[in-house]
Amino acid sequence: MNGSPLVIASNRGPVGFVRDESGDVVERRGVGGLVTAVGGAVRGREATWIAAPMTDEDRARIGTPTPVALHDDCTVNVHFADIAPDKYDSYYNEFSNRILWFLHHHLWNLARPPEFGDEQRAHFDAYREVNERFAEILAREATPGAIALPQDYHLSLVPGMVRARRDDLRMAMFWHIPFCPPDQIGVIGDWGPALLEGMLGADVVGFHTEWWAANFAACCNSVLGAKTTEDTVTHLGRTVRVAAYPIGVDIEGITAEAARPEVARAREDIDRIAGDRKLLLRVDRTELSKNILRGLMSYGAMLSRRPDLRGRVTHLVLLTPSRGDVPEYQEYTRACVARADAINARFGTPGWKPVTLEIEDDFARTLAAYQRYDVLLVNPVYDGMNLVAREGPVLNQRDGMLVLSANAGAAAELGEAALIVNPFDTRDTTMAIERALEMEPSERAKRAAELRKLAPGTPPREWLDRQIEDVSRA
Ligand code: GDG
Repeated sequence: MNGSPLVIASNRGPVGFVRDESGDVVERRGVGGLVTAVGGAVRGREATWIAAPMTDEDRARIGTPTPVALHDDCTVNVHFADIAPDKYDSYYNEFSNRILWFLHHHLWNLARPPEFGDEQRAHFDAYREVNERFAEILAREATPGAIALPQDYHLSLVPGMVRARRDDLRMAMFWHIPFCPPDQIGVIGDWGPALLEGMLGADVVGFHTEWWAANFAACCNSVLGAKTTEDTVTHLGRTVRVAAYPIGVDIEGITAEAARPEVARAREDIDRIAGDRKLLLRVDRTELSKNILRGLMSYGAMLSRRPDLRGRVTHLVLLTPSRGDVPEYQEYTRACVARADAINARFGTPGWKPVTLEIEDDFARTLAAYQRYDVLLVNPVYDGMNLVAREGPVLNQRDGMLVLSANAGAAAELGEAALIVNPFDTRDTTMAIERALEMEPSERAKRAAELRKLAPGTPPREWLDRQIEDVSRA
């Protein structure tokens, strides 16, 4: 094992436990980018991972740490925090996802939502309580010399709470999503200073891009009156390093996954769906910030203005179910399905289905589709990094093009090779998809080679090492 022991805390753990059809308890890979990122980063290290329980089988393990072999050289001890389901709903669905996620991805139409009344104050109380649970376990489990790694917006208060209990611990918080600018943070009133001060309990606060790091520092300055430099924030006598640590792809992990027989089987099916047509692919959670609806609108607009492309392209939309308990997500997912149906009804023919939209958790299918696409559409409204934009080019076998939102963190590194779009401009997106589908082979090959070079980025292991080095210096 290398280096100091790590204690990671994140809402979702690296795996969850479920019973399969035969009644056996099995591990299931956690959904979402955080698990991909941090799971890949712990190779070769000793780690404890504190997470919220999601299933009955997870809950059955509360109080009994479970060893999970994440890689050949890494077994993590997973601790599920004791969080009652109703508290979890309030902390996760209501405060984290309906308030913080919306704030940082600019998802509110401020003329109506949000409304902050007694109900939302109770959600903040639940958020604080759950953060307290994580902080208690972290402070208890971290051996002297360990490095604490609280992750993401669900746990903003944890660094401050751990600092109050264990001033000896070195701590790097990583924030996986965008951070809003100062003119937005005021929307959440007094919660703003509480959350910022909580994060400043860490020694290092990391983001995927300079853009989000600068927004955070500017919020600390305008809300807390903190002093800032290019890479520090000083508040109440403590100086915290605030910097960009862009993550890349766990090449070893994803290549091994892609070599599994399930992927080869899924590939046959994807080949059947695509046939000899061009494949336009999107891979996302059922997530408002991913801008799935405008993506479908742009594709529909392309079929409308370019009858000659009808029947020559297929759009595969692979969505992993996410946040199904949140009303805005239910409504948005319904709208996406309805839009796909409308495109099929308007343009479909007996031999051609313009859009295939699937909502399921099937990682093998995602990997198979990465290999086969001709154009990958990644057009989020805002996105911390977006790993799909990196994983696609790593596995693609057809000189596929990437249409990428200017507001995805990934654009900072892939911008030269991808076709960059304004995610709010459906006309711009339509034209970029068209251009990507019809690009001359020579330009396509050149850009694809550039994408293959840039997409891997900093390996997760190195991404974490950089934070650990900086936290050790702090
Ligand atoms: C957050 C931030 C940031 C795909 N299909 C399935 C599946 N996937 C994997 C992908 C990819 C991950 O899910 C999605 O990662 P993203 O980065 O694109 O997006 P978020 O989930 O929003 O991630 C994001 C990231 O954290 C890391 O810091 O990049 O900005 O929003 O790895 O391959 N996973 C499973 N089943 C599937 O069917 N389990």
